[in-house]
Amino acid sequence: MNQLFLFVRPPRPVWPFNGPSTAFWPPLAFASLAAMLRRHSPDWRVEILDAPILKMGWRSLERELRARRPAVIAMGEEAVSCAESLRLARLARSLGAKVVAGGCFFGHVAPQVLPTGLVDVVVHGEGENTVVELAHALRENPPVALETVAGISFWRAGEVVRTKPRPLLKNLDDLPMPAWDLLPMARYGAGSRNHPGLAAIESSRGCFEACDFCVLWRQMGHFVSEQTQPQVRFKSAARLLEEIKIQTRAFGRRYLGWVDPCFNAHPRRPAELAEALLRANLVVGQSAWVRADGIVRDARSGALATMVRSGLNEVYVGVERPDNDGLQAVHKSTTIPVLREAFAILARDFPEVFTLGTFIYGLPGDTPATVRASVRLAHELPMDQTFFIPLTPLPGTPFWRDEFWDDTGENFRDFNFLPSATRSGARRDLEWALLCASLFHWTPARIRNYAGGLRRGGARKRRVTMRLTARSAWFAAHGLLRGLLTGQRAGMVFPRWYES
Ligand code: B12
Repeated sequence: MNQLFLFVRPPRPVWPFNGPSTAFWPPLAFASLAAMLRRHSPDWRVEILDAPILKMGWRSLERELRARRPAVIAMGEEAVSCAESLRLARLARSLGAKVVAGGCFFGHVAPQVLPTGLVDVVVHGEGENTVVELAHALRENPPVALETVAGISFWRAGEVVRTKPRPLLKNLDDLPMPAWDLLPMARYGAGSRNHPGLAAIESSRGCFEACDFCVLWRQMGHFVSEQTQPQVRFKSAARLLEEIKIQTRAFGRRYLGWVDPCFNAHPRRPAELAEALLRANLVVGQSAWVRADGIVRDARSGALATMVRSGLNEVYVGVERPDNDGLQAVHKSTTIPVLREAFAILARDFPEVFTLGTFIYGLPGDTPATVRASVRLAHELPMDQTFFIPLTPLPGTPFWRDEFWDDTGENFRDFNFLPSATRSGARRDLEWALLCASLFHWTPARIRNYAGGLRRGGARKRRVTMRLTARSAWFAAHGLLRGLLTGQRAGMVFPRWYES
C-alpha cells in the first residue's frame, strides 16, 4: 500500500467569540493541498485528520496516529496554536513520521522552528505546487532532492537552507476542486442556527493593499526584487458556481463563509457570481470580509443589491483606525468619509445584512485618547458589532522580533487577537481605556445604533447581534477585567475534550 501523507489539525482551544458549532471551519488549505496531491502524486495516499471538529483530544489523536502510521504529517495555521502544532510535531517524531509545516505562521518562522529539530520542511506562501514537488522529493534523496523544490526551507548540516521563491499560480481555476470528501463535512456548522451547514470557500487570493499589520497580502504576495508585493488573483464566476453546486448539493452545505482577505476586491466578480447563483436558483447565506470603498462602489452599480439577493447577509469591515492620518500611517487607503458612507449605505439600504467593524489598537504612539477616539467612531458608524483587536506582532510583519520565538510555543498563546493584560509589551493603559469606554461611554449615537440594529433587519440579524453582544459582555466582565486586575491570561477557551 502507498505511504500516507496526512494533514493534521490538532486539538486546540476555541476563540471565545465563536460558538461551539462554528468555532472550526473546514480547513480549506488542507482540502486544496490534498486535492492537488491526489491529482499529481498518485504514489501517495492522502488523508486529512481534523481533530477539533471530531472533538478528538490528544489521547485519541495519538491512538489514531499510531493506527494510521503516516509517513508524513503536514500541519499549519494560526500562531496562537503554535504550542499545539509543536506538540503534534513531537508526537509525529515519536512515530517516525516526517513533519512538514506551512501556512501564514510557519512560513515566517522557518529560521526559528527548524533548529528545534521538530520540523523537517517549512513551506512558504502558496502551497499547492510546492507540496506536490515536495512529496516527490521526500521519496528521493533528501536533502539533495529538497534543494530543487522552490518555496521551502529545511535544515542541513546545522543551517537553514531556503530555496528560491515559488511563483504564484497563474490561474486559480486550474486548482482541482478541494478534497471535501476527505473531511467530515456534515459536522461543520452542525447544530448552528445562524451558520448551519457551514462551508469555507475562496473566490480570490491575496490583496491589492499592503497594510503594515496584516499577513494576508504577504502570504499570497508576488516576490520581485527581493520583496513581496501585494497581488490579488480571482477565480472565475463559472468555477465558483461549480464549487457551490457541489458544496450545496453533494455535501449539504447551507452557509458559505468566504475566506478571501477582501471579497469585494474585484469590481464585477462577486456580482457575476451572485447573478449566476440567482439564475441557478441557488440562494445561500454568505459572510465575507469586504472593503468599505468596494461597498460604496458596488452600491452605486447595483452589484451589492444583487450580492445581497443571492444570500450575502454578514459583512466584516476593517475600519482599523479612528482618523485618516492613522489609516495612512498603516498604509490603508480607505478614508473615514468612505467608511461612514459604506456603513450608512448598509444600515439604510441593506438592514438585513449584519455588519461588523474591526479596529486595531496598540500601534506605536497610541494613547488612551486614540482608543477612546476609536470607540467613539465605532459608536457613530451604524454597525451592529465592533471588535477591538490589539496589534499583534505576527511573524512576517514589521512588528515581529526574532526574540519573541520560544521553543514551547506558549508565548504565542497571546497572539489571539484578544485584549490581554499579559501579552508581551501589553498596554494596560490602552486596555483600561477600552474597557472603560466600552462599559461607560453611552452616547445617544450608541443607543440609537443598538436600538436601530435590533429593530431593523429581521430575526436572523437580531439573533447574531444578541449572541455576539452576550459573548462580548461575558468576555469584558470575566476575561478582560480579570486579566487587568489579576494579570491572568484572558484568552482562548480550552474545550472539555482537549486532552481526552
Ligand atoms: C476561516 C478562518 C477562521 C475561522 C476558522 C478557524 C479554524 N481554526 O477552523 C474562525 C473565524 C473561527 C477563525 C478564528 C481565528 N482566527 Co482565523 N482565519 C480564517 C481565515 C479567514 C481563512 C483560512 C483559510 O481557509 N484560508 C484559505 C487557504 C486556502 O489559504 P491559506 O490558509 O493561506 O493556505 C494556503 C497557504 O498558506 C499554504 N498553507 C497553509 N497551510 C499549510 C500547511 C501545509 C502543510 C502546507 C504545505 C501549506 C500550507 O497553502 C495553502 C494553499 O495555497 C484566515 C484568513 C485567510 N484568508 O487565510 C484567518 C486567519 C488564519 N485567522 C487568524 C486568527 C488570528 C484567528 C484567531 C486567533 C482570531 C480571529 N478570530 O481572527 C482565531 C483562532 C481560532 C482557532 N482556535 O483556531 C489569522 C492568523 C494570523 C497568524 N499568523 O497567526 C488569519 C490569517 C487572519 C488574519 N487576519 O491575519 N479563523
